[in-house]
Amino acid sequence: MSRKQKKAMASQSAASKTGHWHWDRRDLSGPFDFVGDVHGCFDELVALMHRLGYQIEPFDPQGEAPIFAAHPEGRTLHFVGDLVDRGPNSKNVLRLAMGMQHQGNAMTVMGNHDDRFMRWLKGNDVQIAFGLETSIAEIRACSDAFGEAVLAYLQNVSFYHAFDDGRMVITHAGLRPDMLGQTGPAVRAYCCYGPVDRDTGKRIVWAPSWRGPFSVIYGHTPIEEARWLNNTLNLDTGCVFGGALTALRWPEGELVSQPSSFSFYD
Ligand SMILES: [Mn+2]
Repeated sequence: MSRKQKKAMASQSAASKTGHWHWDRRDLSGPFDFVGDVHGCFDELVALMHRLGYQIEPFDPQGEAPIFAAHPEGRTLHFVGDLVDRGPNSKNVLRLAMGMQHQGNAMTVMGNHDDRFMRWLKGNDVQIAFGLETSIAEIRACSDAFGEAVLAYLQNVSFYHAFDDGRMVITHAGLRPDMLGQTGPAVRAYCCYGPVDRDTGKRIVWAPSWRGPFSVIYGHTPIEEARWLNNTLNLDTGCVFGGALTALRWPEGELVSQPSSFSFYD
């Protein structure tokens, strides 16, 4: 591992001291590339990033070192969360997210899958289901140092970010208008899981009635095609289910979709 890569791994531990609530990035206004739920679909992520103009430094696909990438025009990459679970290569998705965060070229918000994986890494009692088993199998084949670096990284992932003077929010599943600027367990649950019906436990679809004062970029619930609805944009086009990995280029407003390399219907 090179000096730069060692430094990047060590910086994840240092960063963890800041915790999950560094939501306030209202000073940033782009240009951004927002990316939907990746779920371990590393090959599609690399293909999408190349199409977006990112340059990825050479890396060992079997290694554990951070993977670095940058955009020649200084654009930054923003994941809506759910980096891990279900797909074939959560490890390399994490290596890329960690490397790019260290460089200041990427940010991530916490998805429910990342949150559960983090709690498993901490040693909490988490039900091993819904794709978590794939991430666990991958991490068990890695060194302890890599597992520790991943945990430190996830412990520093914000539950949401506000950009552009508060006009734009990125979150995995949603953010109520009154929650902007707030922290705590209720905000954390809402960001990771969205609103849920108390009786049935079913997800409440909130976007059709959204009248909030900021636009929301999110993921969590796979849809066929990403499109704006009341100032909200769901970027989860179900890559891991045979759909596509979708990005929004901002402020251009252009959507770029990379088809999944596999399908359950083959
Ligand atoms: Mn997801």
